[in-house]
Amino acid sequence: MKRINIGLFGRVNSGKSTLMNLLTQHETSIVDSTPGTTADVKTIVMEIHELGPVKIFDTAGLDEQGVLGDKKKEKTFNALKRSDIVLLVINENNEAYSTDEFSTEKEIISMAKKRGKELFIIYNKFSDVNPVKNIISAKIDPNHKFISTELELAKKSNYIHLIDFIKKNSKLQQIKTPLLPNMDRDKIVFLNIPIDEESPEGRFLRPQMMIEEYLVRRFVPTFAYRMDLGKARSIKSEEVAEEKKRFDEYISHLNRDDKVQLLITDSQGMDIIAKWTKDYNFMVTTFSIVMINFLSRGNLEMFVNGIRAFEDLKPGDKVMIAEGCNHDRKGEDIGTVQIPRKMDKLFGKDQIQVDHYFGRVFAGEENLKEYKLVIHCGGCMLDQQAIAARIEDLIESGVSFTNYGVLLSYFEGKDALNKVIEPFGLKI
Ligand SMILES: Nc1nc2c(ncn2[C@@H]2O[C@H](COP(=O)(O)OP(=O)(O)OP(=O)(O)O)[C@@H](O)[C@H]2O)c(=O)[nH]1
Ligand code: SF4
Ligand SMILES: [Mg+2]
Repeated sequence: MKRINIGLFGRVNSGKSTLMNLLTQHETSIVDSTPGTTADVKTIVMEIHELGPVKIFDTAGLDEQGVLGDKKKEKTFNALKRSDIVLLVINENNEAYSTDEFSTEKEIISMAKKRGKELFIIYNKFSDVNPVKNIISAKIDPNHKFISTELELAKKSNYIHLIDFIKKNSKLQQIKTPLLPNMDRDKIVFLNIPIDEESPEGRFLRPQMMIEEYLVRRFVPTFAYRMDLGKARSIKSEEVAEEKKRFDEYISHLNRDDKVQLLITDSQGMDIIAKWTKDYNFMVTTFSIVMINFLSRGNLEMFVNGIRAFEDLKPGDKVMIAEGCNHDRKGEDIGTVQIPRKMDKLFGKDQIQVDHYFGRVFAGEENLKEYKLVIHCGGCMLDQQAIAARIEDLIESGVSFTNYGVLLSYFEGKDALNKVIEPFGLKI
């Protein structure tokens, strides 16, 4: 089951941390009447039996005066971008509401709407002093019917009402992107795993593990193969012939009666795979493409469209290469060596300025605008919400983006690119 990110937002003292503790059924966050008790985003990953795996963000009040600098605000908004469900907490007992303009609430609602989040209002009602729910929602937006509930958040017995409310109103459980398109359980998926210098001993990389597990779980047989890329790319023709013969022998043996349905390769092997699989009729794609399609919830097409921006690059343009992790970089690393080298070859040495962003760091919206194109890895160490937040930032900044597998296939020609996107029903 997919993990859902739930973000808790609102002004100071509205009861966000009390809601965090109700959801987690535990004193997870400090609750206090001092405004500004929660100073930073607090993240909890847990399993809520009725909802499945969730990540919850308790955030600082967005109206906090003075102390809440731009950085804190940015952190709260970053949490919002990574949330699937935005719970806006309004403390109904706040007497200031009778004269209030609700700018904090409006800011949260507008950002949540712009980013297509599921937005629910939780009126935290714990006395009959000033029950102003209807007045509040009319003041925020008289034309909008908000999905809301009224609950006393400090009351532990309200847990079940809260979970029922989220379950009843959220549509997220129904959205599922399969890792791979429908695969036939009577046919083989050939996995080409060259294992480069950077790969740690003792395990496969995450995309390789995930895909292998996904297929085997569904009774689809796999065949894991290590291509010797050194030999396949050797300047000695006898080494190339030897490696090609080994590959052809396995493939033709497995592919009797057209038994191979798909070959998935490391993107960096596409230069060889594109040439060596030309005469076979099975489909081909790359681990990086499978991952980015899955993590972007089936939006591979956007990354394919980014190729046009690559074609339009001109000397002096800036490109960002972004990876979702900080792995050890040795030898023929794709992001730092292979792609920049290819760009030097295509556009002239250092004609295109390349910046790198690794791990969870991603340029802020302001800096993003400097780039003509972002080239993203498969993103296996990020989750769907983090990729969605990046895509939304990029779209908002008007920056095109593509992916390692898409670009490395494009380097082998239009046919090679069409071949790797065909399993996802795409064509350029
Ligand atoms: N009796 C009662 N008090 C509540 C309830 N919800 C919140 N409070 C009180 O309201 C105050 C603020 O609650 P918090 O949960 O810390 O609010 P917050 O939104 O996290 O506040 P900041 O972290 O400062 O932004 C605390 O004194 C809580 O005890 C409730 O349902 N019943
Ligand atoms: S996050 Fe990106 S660079 Fe890191 S292992 Fe996954 S696909 Fe490769
Ligand atoms: Mg708090």
